[in-house]
Amino acid sequence: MLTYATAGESHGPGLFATVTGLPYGAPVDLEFVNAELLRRQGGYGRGPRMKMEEDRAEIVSGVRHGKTLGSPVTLRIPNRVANSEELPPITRPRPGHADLAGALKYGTADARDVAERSSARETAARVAAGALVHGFLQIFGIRAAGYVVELGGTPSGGRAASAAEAISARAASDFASLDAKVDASWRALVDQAREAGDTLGGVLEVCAWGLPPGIGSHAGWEQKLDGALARALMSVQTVKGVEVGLGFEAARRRGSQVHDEVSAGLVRTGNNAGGIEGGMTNGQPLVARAACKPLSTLRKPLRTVDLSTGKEEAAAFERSDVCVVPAASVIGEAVVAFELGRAFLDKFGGDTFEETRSRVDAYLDKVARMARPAGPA
Ligand code: EPS
Repeated sequence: MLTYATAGESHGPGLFATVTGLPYGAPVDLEFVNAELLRRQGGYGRGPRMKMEEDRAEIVSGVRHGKTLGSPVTLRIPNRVANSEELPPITRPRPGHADLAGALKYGTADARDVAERSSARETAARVAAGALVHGFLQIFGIRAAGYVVELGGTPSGGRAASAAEAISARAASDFASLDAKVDASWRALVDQAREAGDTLGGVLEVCAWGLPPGIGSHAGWEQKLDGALARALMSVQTVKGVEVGLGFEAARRRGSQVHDEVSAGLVRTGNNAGGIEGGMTNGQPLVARAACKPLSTLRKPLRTVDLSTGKEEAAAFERSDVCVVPAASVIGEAVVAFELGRAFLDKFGGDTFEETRSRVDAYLDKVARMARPAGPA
């Protein structure tokens, strides 16, 4: 099974990801991984730390001559700011952050021990792992794109009919939206929040094209692809809600206004299901959204209690970002790609890349035969 683990602290020596379960002989696209890491550092509203770091992944295991060895692949992203031993304690937990719950859990008045790991800096390792697997999926014509669809309560327009369209549209926006016309109003919102010492959230969407039907499974709850995607997205720092396809809107409509009819050739009339039916891909683009709360580190801090004195105080602030939703769209894309890769390899398997490829080809032939409109009897 394809799995990964991350390790590393925000101000420790670096972030690490170990990916297990890629077949032998798969080409590795490290340039793509590093391009995604660079995108994660950007977007309007990012804070000072991103100017100090230059996130680049190095491969330290599992690859030779640019191809996987079938053994675990480890990626290392060194931290430039690696001063965790010198940092003062955090005794004034930030409401909304992991600080207080973690300090209570560990029985410490120093939430730094918690914040070092709960920090969204960990997502650099998730982007590296996700992009590694995304590179693998792209060889099979599967491409996901993450972008921002709402910021500070203001939605953007813009749709994309293909991954290429989405990727070129978002590249033209400082917020990774599909419609750069929204940038000016979003910039004003971020600037107002910054001046007020506040932060802003928003909604990201990930769409994946080129997925064959039947990835994931209806047969067991833990194999359902929508369940895996929800877990992966919800586990990203800042995410408080996840939807697939119409999502919560489906609950407000009648069945006839929700379900995508099937016509000859197995063509669908719409994609309200967001590409997933019964926990499996149905051959339509996969569409998932995640709601990101505003960051909990505020320059104008909220009220809290100092765990070392028991007195009410202002919450801790060192530096922070005003808005990370564009970065979160990169992270969303990466974690979705990883789950798609896992479900893809669960279905097709193979010890070697060539075995995987021949199984995929045979399956696609079968699906194409079934989709052919019935001829005369
Ligand atoms: C982040 C690094 C962090 C923050 C941010 C994300 O750097 P530092 O804590 O040194 O300023 O910029 O972390 C948070 C939003 C958080 O709540 O911890 C990164 O690499 O993305």
